[in-house]
Amino acid sequence: MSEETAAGRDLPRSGRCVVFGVLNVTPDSFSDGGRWVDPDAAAEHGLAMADEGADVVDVGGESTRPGAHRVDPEEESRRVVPVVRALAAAAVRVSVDTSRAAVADAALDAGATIVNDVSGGLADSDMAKVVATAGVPWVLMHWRGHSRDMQALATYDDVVADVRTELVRQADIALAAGVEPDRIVLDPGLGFAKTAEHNWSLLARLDEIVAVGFPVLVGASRKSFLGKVLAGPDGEPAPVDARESATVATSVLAAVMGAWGVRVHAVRPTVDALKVVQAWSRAAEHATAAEEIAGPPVPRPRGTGRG
Ligand code: PMM
Repeated sequence: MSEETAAGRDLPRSGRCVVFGVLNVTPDSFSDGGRWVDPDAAAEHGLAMADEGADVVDVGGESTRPGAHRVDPEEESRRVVPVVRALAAAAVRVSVDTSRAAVADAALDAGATIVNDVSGGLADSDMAKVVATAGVPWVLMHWRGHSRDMQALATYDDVVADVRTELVRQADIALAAGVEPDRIVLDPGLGFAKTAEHNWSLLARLDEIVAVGFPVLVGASRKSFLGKVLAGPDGEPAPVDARESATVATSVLAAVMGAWGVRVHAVRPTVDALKVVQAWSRAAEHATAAEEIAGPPVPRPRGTGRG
């Protein structure tokens, strides 16, 4: 493998929290469903997200909205492969959002260099082999079952402890299959077999997932728990296209809590906000370093100051 290819298979690092831009080539995803079914329009949108600062464009061909029915694997590959190929040819870093080994394999052949698997390896026992052989990063999302009936599985003793335990189990399966530890990313799977309260607990205690030691990706963008927080006096959740500021706030707080990456539909606002987080934490590090060199501030006797 050339050095360039090997580097392309490392986890992206950007100096700030990494941004995955969502590109769903589906007729029915909850936010962008139907917008990018034409492969040329999809590729153009992917390029635009990369221009806006997306570190990765995440191409998916199957909706995972609660209640969604599955598409067959041939159709899923038919949707994603041309878009992955066009973006990879333009040197855009691409992940494929799939829980099927055959689709991942086809997308990797077409130039994807990350597998984003919402089932965290549980839906298709061949996935670990495909990922291990390709040597690419693998996002393992917390998952309990397919979208059609996942909300019935939203029962936990302590959602954060349970998700953490189940993610560690998923990571152990990946490691046992030969996936390198530095290729694993964990994702708490907001909205997947989770109520709004579960999502908030996972975000508020994200540090407990980060403490497992793998990079953590958070996908909160425009999800219904954000719509609920923004509900008007009539209790109606805010519509999908009115959840952008809430998404940006969530990305910022996730980054501050130690997330390695966030997955969002609107790239520019989140990238801008994460640059602020980066500048802020750099300044805080400089201040701490300066204090360490100079020692603690010496209190001045009263009356000797100028003010
Ligand atoms: N959410 C969706 C799809 N894929 N992948 C990861 N890793 N994490 C997520 O939270 C996640 C995902 C939900 O659907 P969308 O593509 O319409 O946002």
